[in-house]
Amino acid sequence: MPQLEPRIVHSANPYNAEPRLGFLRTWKLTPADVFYVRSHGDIPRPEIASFRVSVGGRVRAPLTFSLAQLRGDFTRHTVEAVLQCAGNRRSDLQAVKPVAGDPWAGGAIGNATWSGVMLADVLRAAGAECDPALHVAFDSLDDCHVEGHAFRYGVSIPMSKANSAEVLLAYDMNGAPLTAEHGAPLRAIVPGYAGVRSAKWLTAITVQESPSTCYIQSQDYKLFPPDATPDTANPAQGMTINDMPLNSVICEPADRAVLAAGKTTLRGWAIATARGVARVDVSINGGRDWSQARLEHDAGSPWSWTLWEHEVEIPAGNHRLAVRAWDSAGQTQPADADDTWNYKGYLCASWHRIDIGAT
Ligand SMILES: Nc1nc2c(c(=O)[nH]1)N[C@H]1C(S)=C(S)[C@@H](COP(=O)(O)O)O[C@H]1N2
Ligand SMILES: [Mo]
Repeated sequence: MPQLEPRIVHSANPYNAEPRLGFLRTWKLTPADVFYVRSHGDIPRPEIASFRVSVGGRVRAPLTFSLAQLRGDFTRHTVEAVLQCAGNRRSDLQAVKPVAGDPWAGGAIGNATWSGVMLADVLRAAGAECDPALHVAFDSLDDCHVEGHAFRYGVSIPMSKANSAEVLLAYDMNGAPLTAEHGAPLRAIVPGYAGVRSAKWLTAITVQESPSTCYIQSQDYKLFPPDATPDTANPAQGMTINDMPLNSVICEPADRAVLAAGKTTLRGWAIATARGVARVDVSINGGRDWSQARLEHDAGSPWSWTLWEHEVEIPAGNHRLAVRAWDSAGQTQPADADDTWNYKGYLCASWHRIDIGAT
């Protein structure tokens, strides 16, 4: 195993950090101590023995479970899935015009196996109503401070997603118990959705008529139109960020690298949730000409990422490299970050470009 290197830390408290892209690309399954961390408050460290998660709201029998009960009384399921922050690649939007939030490069994403119990099994055990118009809210243990607001972390997902087989209450990551920074002892894993819905340090699950009223759900993770500003944005009119867009990034070489002219292999990741990545195009002249990368994707793991690589001949000089993925409906990424700029800096999915030199 390569020696671990420190993450790039955007903020120490709350702790927000991502791996360098070339390092991230080393593994298909991102090790827990390489995997980005996004937190909005302190990292809680609850006692495992006294830890409980409650299930309530529109259920026949409100219940609480210890970790031992979740591990022992329910079928264990494992899903390999990407977790990605809605703010991943915000630095590319920042380059267009100032945005709010940490300037994530393309490393606020990781792929891991998550093991635990199906949320649907736990909801069934409590006799939850399952009208697809309902919502399942997650409450967490961490105290958060965001934009002058103080609150306990909370989010929700629609019942239709909550009852999908891929949605887990996970206690293990890559076969080992969750680490504190990734949500120990229990977190939600909502594959395909923005990382924000995968509540860490989970303590309560509530079946309810409306989405969570917590600041994170009701105000914060919203996609606003390009003309909205912090003063004019109406949270009720922002789109709730759930499904993540088609995206791809060049991990190697690094931006501004200087290489030896000649053959070099470009590597990166691509992701498409509902449809799957069908093709990845790479350009070494800023997007005038393209050729196709070799894709590595496990058909049995539909929620995981697609890793790609492509050997190219780089002449001496300066070059702008670009990548864009296509999904199975023939849709591709917008060319420019300007096309989807929004003041909160969410869902940057334009062609990823880097500048390199070769001598
Ligand atoms: N309780 C709690 N859950 C949380 C968060 C948080 O701050 N508190 N951050 C969310 C966000 S925005 C993301 S992107 C993912 C990050 O998960 P990770 O730190 O394990 O990579 O956790 C989500 N779950
Ligand atoms: Mo996030």
